[in-house]
Amino acid sequence: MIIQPGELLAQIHSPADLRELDQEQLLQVSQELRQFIIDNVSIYGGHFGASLGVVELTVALHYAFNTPYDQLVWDVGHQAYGHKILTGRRELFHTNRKYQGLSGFPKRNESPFDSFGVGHSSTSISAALGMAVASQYKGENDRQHIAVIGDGAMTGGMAFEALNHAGVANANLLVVLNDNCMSIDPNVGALKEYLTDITTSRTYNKLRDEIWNVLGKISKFGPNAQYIASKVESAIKASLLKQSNLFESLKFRYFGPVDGHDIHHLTAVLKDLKNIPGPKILHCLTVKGKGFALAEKDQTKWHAPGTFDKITGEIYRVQYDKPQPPKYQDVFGHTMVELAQQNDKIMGVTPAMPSGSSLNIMMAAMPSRAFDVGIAEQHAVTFSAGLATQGLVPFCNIYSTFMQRGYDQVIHDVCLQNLNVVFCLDRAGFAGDDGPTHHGNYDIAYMRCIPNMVVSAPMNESELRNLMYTASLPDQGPFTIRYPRGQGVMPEWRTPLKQIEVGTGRVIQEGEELAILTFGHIGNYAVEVCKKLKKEGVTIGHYDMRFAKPLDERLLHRIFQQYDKVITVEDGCLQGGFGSAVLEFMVDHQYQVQVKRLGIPDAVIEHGSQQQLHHDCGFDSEGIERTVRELILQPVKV
Ligand SMILES: Cc1ncc(C[n+]2csc(CCOP(=O)(O)OP(=O)(O)O)c2C)c(N)n1
Repeated sequence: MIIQPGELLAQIHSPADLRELDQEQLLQVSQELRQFIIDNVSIYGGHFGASLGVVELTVALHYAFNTPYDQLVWDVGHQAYGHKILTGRRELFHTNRKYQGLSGFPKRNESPFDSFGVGHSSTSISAALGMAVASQYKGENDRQHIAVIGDGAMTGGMAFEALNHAGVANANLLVVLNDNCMSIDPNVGALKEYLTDITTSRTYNKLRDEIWNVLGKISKFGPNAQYIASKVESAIKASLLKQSNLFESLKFRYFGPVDGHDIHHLTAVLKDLKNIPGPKILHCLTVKGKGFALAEKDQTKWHAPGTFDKITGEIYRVQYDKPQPPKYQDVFGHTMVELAQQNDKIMGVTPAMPSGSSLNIMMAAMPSRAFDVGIAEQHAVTFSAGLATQGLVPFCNIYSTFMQRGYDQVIHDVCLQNLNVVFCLDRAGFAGDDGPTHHGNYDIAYMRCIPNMVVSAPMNESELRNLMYTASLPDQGPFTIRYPRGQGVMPEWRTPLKQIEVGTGRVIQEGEELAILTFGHIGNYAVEVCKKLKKEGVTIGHYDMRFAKPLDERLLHRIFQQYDKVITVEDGCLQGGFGSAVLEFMVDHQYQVQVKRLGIPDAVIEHGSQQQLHHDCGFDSEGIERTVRELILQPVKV
């Protein structure tokens, strides 16, 4: 079903069309754009509240600036639906996040208006500053560079690093701080409180517009007057805000806060800011979910609600007639509470993903022992390391893809000191519709090469619980447990907690023709294949290896002596992953067996359902079965 745009939106095929309109028409454009987003997301799914919150900002930015010559960088990019719709992708928008359709995030090869590929947070200021310095170097002094960053993304270390650099780079950079007090969950930390203080300073807010007007006039008297005016302005801001303004201390000129839903004022302010050189920040106040009452009320639920009835607000859920297996993340969340009740050393840490990781279950049950530290993966890792030095056992839950941010900390702060930090890597393997920026493809390879690190993956809920229990026992050292997005396989998942001997696999079934070695949840595909082939009288061995490091060498010796053909299966990159570990074992012990590795190839895998992508990469049940048949038919090469 193709959604029809409103009258004005229908005429906008690019921001150049938008800029032809009168400023008075922008209100209607905003209303139509908001409606178009609601209509589409309700039917096709995707991120919701964030894009609704920046509708006016999106229209104003494209109206005031000469995009794409002026470069607009969206931080994270989950709020850029309005941007996509205004920049020539309206007619394709129903394919957003669908297999082979538009990406859910800005992407350089999708449009010249997407100046920078995003997905992970807090990159926008660095990227826009790089562009601004490049323009300065090339003498393109009329070019504007704008980073739009949320208050959540502003808690990330990179954002501070970039502000620190930009303040002295003297390049033409505008940072638009989209402050809605929300990350996915409510935003946390001292910066959030600082922003609230500015926003609620009544005296400052009363005088703010007057300062702006006076400045506008003084600026006409030349650069020296402008310099003096800016000093006066800073002094007024500092005294009224009772402390020096954080951004001004970093040599940014701070403007705002402004109402991010007042399209006319916003457009006027942005046009004025074009004439102010150097680094500047515009503090915009917006409401996440603006214009859709339920999304304004429960902003976490409506961050990415799935499909829904736009009239009643009912979020559609598939109904099942029998109990379903839980999501792995919920098994993690409930098991954390269970473990922590038995062991007072256990703590929980998440960088800004309490509901995504289900650590919110522990945060509610034991608020003094579970922490949301903001979008700060590096800090989350080293903070956990600090807890571990004091004999506590932190479970640091980070999505596999975001763990990439904290890699040096894993090596330098945790592994070199052999600290007992448990890394629970959620969304390992394909993330699905979020696409390549969010796929957790690399963790097996990047964790496996670090000394002291254990790398494990459960094939079902019970195994996840047992691995978590094992990792919580004394002196385990750094311990990674990776598991995918979505459901496991055991509706009855509350099994008794049992210790697993580190570095031991499980025999799922013994066989004759060939052995399949799997790592993690995708082992369930192999179970299906084995069942099917058994009916044809073909018995193959299946081993759930559980650990990519240390490998179960005893089991591997037996397998390499017993079978001529081995298939390894993993939902991680083939380069350096689990299959590579098995090959290293084979070479090191001089076995000569035919090995076929199935996993993620050395390529950027676009978005699509997990099932679809497993299929494309040839390691769903169909792909495994095909490989088994090919290998069985092939004569053994020695
Ligand atoms: C490095 C990294 N960690 C975590 C996330 C997950 N994430 C996506 S959006 C988001 C919240 C962003 O909040 P904010 O920047 O305030 O934008 P809003 O959604 O409020 O508009 C988070 C934590 C991410 N994209 N990147």
